[in-house]
Amino acid sequence: MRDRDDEEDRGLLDEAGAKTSPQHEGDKGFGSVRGLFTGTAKWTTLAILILGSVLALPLIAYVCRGRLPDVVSLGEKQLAIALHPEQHTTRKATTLTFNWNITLGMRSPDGVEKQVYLFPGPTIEARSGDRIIVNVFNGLESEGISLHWHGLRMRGRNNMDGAIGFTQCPIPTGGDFVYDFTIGADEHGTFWWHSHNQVQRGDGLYGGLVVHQPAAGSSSTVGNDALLLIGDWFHRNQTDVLHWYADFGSLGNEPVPDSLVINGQGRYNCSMAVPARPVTCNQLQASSLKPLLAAKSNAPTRLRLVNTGTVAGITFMIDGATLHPVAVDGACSVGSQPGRSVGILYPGERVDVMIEWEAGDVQQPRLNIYLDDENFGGFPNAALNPNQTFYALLGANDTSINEEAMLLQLGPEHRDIANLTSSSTPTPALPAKAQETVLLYMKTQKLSRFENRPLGFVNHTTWEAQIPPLLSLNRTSWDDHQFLPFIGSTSQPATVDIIINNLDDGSHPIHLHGNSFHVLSSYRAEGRDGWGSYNPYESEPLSAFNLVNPVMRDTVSVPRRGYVVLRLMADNPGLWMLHCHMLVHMGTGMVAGLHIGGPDDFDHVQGMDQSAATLCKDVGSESQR
Ligand SMILES: *[C@@H]1O[C@H](CO)[C@@H](O)[C@H](O)[C@H]1NC(C)=O
Ligand SMILES: *[C@@H]1O[C@H](CO)[C@@H](O)[C@H](O)[C@H]1NC(C)=O
Ligand SMILES: *[C@@H]1O[C@H](CO)[C@@H](O)[C@H](O)[C@H]1NC(C)=O
Ligand SMILES: *[C@@H]1O[C@H](CO)[C@@H](O)[C@H](O)[C@H]1NC(C)=O
Ligand SMILES: *[C@@H]1O[C@H](CO)[C@@H](O)[C@H](O)[C@H]1NC(C)=O
Ligand SMILES: *[C@@H]1O[C@H](CO)[C@@H](O)[C@H](O)[C@H]1NC(C)=O
Ligand SMILES: *[C@@H]1O[C@H](CO)[C@@H](O)[C@H](O)[C@H]1NC(C)=O
Ligand SMILES: *[C@@H]1O[C@H](CO)[C@@H](O)[C@H](O)[C@H]1NC(C)=O
Ligand SMILES: [Cu+2]
Repeated sequence: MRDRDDEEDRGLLDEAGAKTSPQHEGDKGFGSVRGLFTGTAKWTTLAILILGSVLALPLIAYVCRGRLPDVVSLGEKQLAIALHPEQHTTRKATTLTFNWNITLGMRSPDGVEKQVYLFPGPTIEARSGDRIIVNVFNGLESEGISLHWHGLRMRGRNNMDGAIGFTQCPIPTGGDFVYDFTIGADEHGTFWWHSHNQVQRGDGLYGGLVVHQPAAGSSSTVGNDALLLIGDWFHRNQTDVLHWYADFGSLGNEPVPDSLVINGQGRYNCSMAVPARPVTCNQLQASSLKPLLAAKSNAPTRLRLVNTGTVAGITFMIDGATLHPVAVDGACSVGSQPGRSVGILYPGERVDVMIEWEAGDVQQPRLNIYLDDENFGGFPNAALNPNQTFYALLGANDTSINEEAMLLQLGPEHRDIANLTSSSTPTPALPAKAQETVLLYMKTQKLSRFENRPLGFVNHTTWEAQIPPLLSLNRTSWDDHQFLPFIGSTSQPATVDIIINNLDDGSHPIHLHGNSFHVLSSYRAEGRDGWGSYNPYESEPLSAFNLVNPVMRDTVSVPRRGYVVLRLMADNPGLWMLHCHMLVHMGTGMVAGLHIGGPDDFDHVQGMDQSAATLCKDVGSESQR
């Protein structure tokens, strides 16, 4: 069946042929506890430092002086990361400086021991217009690193995007790099940062990044604001997971996770571990797990949900409360009603929901998380409980929490993220036709010339990182693994429709760096016969375009055997990665990009950035420090 499909796909892929420095602020004494906020902010200081200690808990030491003692106490009592909009919405834009020492340590997030990058990393909280400086020291023994600021536009700072192969070489062991960029005056919302080197993100090298919108006028009613970084979790490290997938023996089936973690906490039943894969497991009791929130509050409560996982989509519900989706990705406000459940949130995507507690008779509300099983069919993992339940509030003592979550009802009370629309109409109105079109086909293929190993393709290209990175080379020097359609501009930035066809049986969550796009259309073909592809040069789309109130996102799930049509204003010059956010697909080449150029820059000469290349001379050399 799969082989026949591959034949069909090759037909589709072939049908038309290819047309185809930062300034240091402050001293660089890492390893000492220093002020987090510098500049004009008066209410310093909460200092955060990633400690390299493999002994100390918590994973990240919060050291407080002066204000904000509640961070520590609340963090000990509840799972959700409490945010502090009141400290950001009314102040002036400033410079926030962070010093991070990235290290590995042995931890048991869900009871099973694993070497992880100390995670989740510190949360960056800022406001629009802030300048962010992160001094990153690579304290790892044998791996390079890079950090990417997922969802931020990085205008004028393409070289700070962290995309290995595109914008920089890895920061070598013992080396450091200063990420320095300014958040746009109109940018706000829920973002996150994560490693963009190899597969480190899946072993915990990530954290939250929330940009608060400055309050208009003097009054601001913010209520409670909290962050949940939720993702699937593997007991093997991601390097092993990728090796397993990239072997012909996987038959192209995606790896199935062992559990899930929420802000670094998970649940796993040790007795489910299989002999073939022994684990060091300490059975956690539900009563020792932190509840979602320390207390029920009557103030409006915003929960910002980020899928930090590697393969699985996620659906959420809280029994005893309604969830009201209010925004997706970088603050696209959505028009929706409160519902009982919200999903499916795919890896890399974010949704903000308001929680409203019900007066009803639920004594001990639960947070229920459902991992989507779309990709779990190949080699099932009997040890995985895909439907997990946690206490939603402190003080619960319901022992039945050892069971799995109640069944999910996908009825009229379910809020389908793919069906959300924006609460506003774009201005100026979106034209019916874009000036340019980029047509793409994405597909995992097992070709005999690659020993039947699954590889990810965008059109005919399977990606491998080029060294030195593309940003330091002109276009004519890029190798055969690079596929970055060029979008030029004249005096006005071009409007572009990006049509992404998915020729696989599972969805691909696609993330575009440095840009947001309107999702004009999304189509999914059911069943196994027939493709829902859209080629604008040959046919009409299978579903109408929404030009009236489409959501604006930076990550979108392209449905199985279907497509999405994305409308982009190409006003942010740079080399921007466009890739599947499933780690094994990205790791096997499902990566393209957009080269958004200034006029007459087809050779990419004007934009060349040598700072990206300077890191490369350190690649392979052990300690230049
Ligand atoms: C991708 O492949 C399709 C089909 O071969 C082709 O029509 C399209 O132009 C290609 N896209 C680009 C950007 O080259
Ligand atoms: C980073 O942490 C490691 C491991 O604890 C330590 O050896 C190293 O000195 C630290 N580096 C800095 C610059 O703090
Ligand atoms: C992953 O785990 C394997 C053992 O299963 C180990 O050999 C390897 O060094 C680990 N890799 C990383 C990057 O942690
Ligand atoms: C457990 O919770 C119930 C209902 O909230 C309460 O009546 C009971 O006293 C609690 N028991 C303990 C041991 O805390
Ligand atoms: C683990 O699973 C076993 C078998 O299903 C069950 O009997 C046991 O109660 C579970 N333990 C926990 C802590 O959930
Ligand atoms: C998990 O929940 C979903 C939705 O309620 C259900 O269809 C599925 O059967 C459950 N899976 C397991 C293993 O219980
Ligand atoms: C999303 O919207 C489409 C079209 O309106 C509808 O067919 C589909 O059932 C909706 N999905 C859900 C889960 O409500
Ligand atoms: C691009 O790079 C190649 C190889 O380094 C060089 O031969 C060529 O002259 C460069 N082109 C431009 C326009 O700089
Ligand atoms: Cu994918």
